[in-house]
Formats: sequence, C-alpha cells, structure tokens
Amino acid sequence: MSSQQVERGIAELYAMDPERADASIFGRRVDAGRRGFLQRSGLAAMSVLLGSSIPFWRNMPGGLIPAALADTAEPFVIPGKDGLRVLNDRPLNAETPAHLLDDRITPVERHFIRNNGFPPGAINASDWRLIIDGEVDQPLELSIADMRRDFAVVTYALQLECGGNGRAAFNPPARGNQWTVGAIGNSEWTGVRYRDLLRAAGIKDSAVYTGHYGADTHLSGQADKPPISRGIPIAKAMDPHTLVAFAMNGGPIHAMNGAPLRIVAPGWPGSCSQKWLNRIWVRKVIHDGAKMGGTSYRVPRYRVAPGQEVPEQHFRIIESMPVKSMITFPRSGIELSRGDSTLVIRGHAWAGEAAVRAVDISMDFGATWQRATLEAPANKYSWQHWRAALAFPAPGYYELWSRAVDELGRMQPFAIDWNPKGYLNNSMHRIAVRVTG
Ligand SMILES: Nc1nc2c(c(=O)[nH]1)N[C@H]1C(S)=C(S)[C@@H](COP(=O)(O)O)O[C@H]1N2
Ligand SMILES: [Mo]
Repeated sequence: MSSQQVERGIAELYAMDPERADASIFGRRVDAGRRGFLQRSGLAAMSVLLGSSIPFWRNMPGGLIPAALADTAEPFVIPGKDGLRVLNDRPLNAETPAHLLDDRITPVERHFIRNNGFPPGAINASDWRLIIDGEVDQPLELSIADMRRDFAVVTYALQLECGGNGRAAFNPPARGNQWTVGAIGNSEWTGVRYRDLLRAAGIKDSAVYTGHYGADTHLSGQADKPPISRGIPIAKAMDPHTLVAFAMNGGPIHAMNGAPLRIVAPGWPGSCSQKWLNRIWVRKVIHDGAKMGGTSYRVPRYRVAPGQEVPEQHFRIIESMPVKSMITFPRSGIELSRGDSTLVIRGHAWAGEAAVRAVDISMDFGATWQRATLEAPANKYSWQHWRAALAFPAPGYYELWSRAVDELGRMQPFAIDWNPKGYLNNSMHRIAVRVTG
C-alpha cells in the first residue's frame, strides 16, 4: 500500500492543518484579512454536509470543526454516508472499505464519492433544468418533471467505478487519489434513457460525441471553468442502459453523488457519468472539455514498462472498464478459530461492458483454484454476486485471492499493467485470514 494513502479522522485532519482541512473538505478559503472566511461555494458545501443552512455563518472561524461532524465517530463520517474512508485530498473523495460493499445493491450511504471540484450548494430539484443543444434539430430545456412525464422511466442496477480505482497499488506510484479497492458501487439508478432525450431533440447525423456539464465549480473559484466536462461516443449514449438519472435506490440521489440529476454511463470510467448535470452539448467532434485530453482518463495504446515516459499522442480515451472482482466477506484480517475452519466467502465481479463468465478463489497463493458459484447479473451492467465454501486444512495464515474471467476469456492479472496515471488496476483482490489452533 502506498504511503500516500492516508486514513484520517476529521480531528486529525484539522489538527495537522486547519486551513487545508477546511479547503479539502468544504472548499473554505482564506481571504486576505479575513482568515477562514467561508467562500460561497465552501459555505454551500458545508451546509449540504450539515443538512441545513448556517444562519451565523459569518461568525464561523476558519479551521473550526463543525461540532456536528466532530461528534461523529472516527473516522470522519460524511452525513448520509456510512464508514467511507476519506482520502486526504482536495476536494472531497471517499472510498468504501471492501467489507462494507457486501450488498448486491450498494446502499446510498456506501456509494463512494469522487469530486473534482466543489459540489453545488443547496439544490432545488423542482427548479433544475437540463439543456440539450449542439448537433440537434431542436434544442431542449427539460425539468425533471418533464422527463418523468414525457419519457419511459427505467431502473437498473449499474456498476459505477472510478477509472483510478486501485491506483494505490501502482509502483512507481501514480499521482491522484490513492484509491485502494473501494471506488466502485452498484446502486439502483432510476431515470430516463439518454437515447430517448437525444432522439427527442432530433440528434443530427453529424453528431459523434456528447459533452457533459455539471453545476459544480472549479477549485480555483473561477466561475466559468468547469472542474470536469467529459462525454461519451454517441453509440454509448444510445445504449439503453445509459441513463440520465434522478433517483438512487428508489430515493433521492445523495448530494455528493450528483443530486438531483446525473448521467450513469455504466461499465465505463465513472468520469463519464457527469454529476449535477445541467447541460448535454452534442458535438460533431470528440468532446474537448476539461479532463478529456492529455493524460486524463487516458492510457497508453500499448503496454509500457513501469515508470516509462509515454508521449501524450500515444494515449487513448478509456472506454469499457476491465474484468474485476472483490471479496466483501469476510473482512480482511479476520481470525477464525479451529472449530469453524469452513468458511463461506462472498463478493462481486464485474467486467465493464461484458458479463463475467466465472470467478475462482485460491487459498494457496494461486497454486490451485476453486470455482465460485456465480449469480447472473440483475441486468446488463450490474455486478454479479458470487460465493464459495472454503475448508482450511490447518491453522495458520492464509490469503484468499479472487480472480474473475469475462465472457471473452479475459482474466484478471495478478500483477498490474502499469500506466502513468494509474488507471484500470484490475489485479486480483487479496484478503488475509488467520485460522487459530
Ligand atoms: N459534475 C461532476 N461529475 C462527476 C465528477 C465531478 O467531479 N463533477 N466526478 C466524476 C468521477 S471522476 C467519478 S469516478 C464519478 C463518481 O461518482 P460518485 O461520486 O457518485 O461515486 O463521478 C463523475 N462525475
Ligand atoms: Mo473517477
């Protein structure tokens, strides 16, 4: 595990550097002469996290831990979230420990958060508008009520994984959030099909790509600078499982997961799933918004050696995520007593746009493998639950490894295919188990 991956409670974050803690959690900035004065965006973000506005916000000193947050159990708990590990970065990024991802449908409280900028403050879903313009015959401006009324509303369980999930395992390390395994979720998303909106707008033959915009703001505070604006090829937008979603697990989308409206482009890097969505710009060229170019969400077109320099023009945009699995029960580090040396372990497997064919488990460092029982996905693009009964032959230290293979025969590797930005780490998941005797 990289030394850059840090797990800290809010108190520790504030003790180290209160201003940085303010900035990383809330986007609070230090203005000349007015130490710790809450920026509008910081105030909005703090209000969202606290669940209400702060009437006396002008008096709130910089570096003050809101008591509502300081009182919660360590590590720092984001309201409406449960047990997420906040990565020490700016802005808010939090992953879910593997053992908390045990459910087939990821609860809202356990869906990871990956923000590139400051989220919008208090939002009003009934005032929200989505603009669709660009290569269309008829630009549209739709409210969420319009969408519910005029289009088929569908619900799917959809995998959403950050392209950088697993980055912490890269050596040499890659810059960016040091995600371990928990930047993945499989919640139920309800919304309208992206393709239905494009058809209603009269998408033109000239359209090749989409460009997405959200209501979050750039870390620099520049209002006209989107923190991230990615898009997808028209074919992906036309996939019946690509949604413009307004509900999560049958209820409201969590404020940090893009409420009230977001894209879910399942099986592709999470960055394709714009949160706080307010504009879809249909393009006649590959979208060139923030984090579409350079090395962002792009990998070399060929295998590279760890540490190798790669010219930017040799990168391609990441599309489908690769085959992967995780063990969600037991929790790594568990101790079993000799009496219960048989253990049913379980987890999930997914493969971007493909289905998973099989999951195999090893307890002997990969020498032999045991086939797990694999469930069919709830729908295309849902992860698949699996389980396997293991009998431990003797007391001692074991590692359990899980390895999935997709329907095209592509298998999770043991070692990572290194790339400069640390994307697409789909190496096997390993957990530790001790049997005492
Ligand atoms: N508007 C907006 N959309 C965004 C982001 C963002 O910072 N702003 N982050 C993207 C990235 S990189 C990921 S991995 C997913 C994460 O979704 P989640 O925070 O709901 O888990 O949202 C994507 N959509
Ligand atoms: Mo991401």
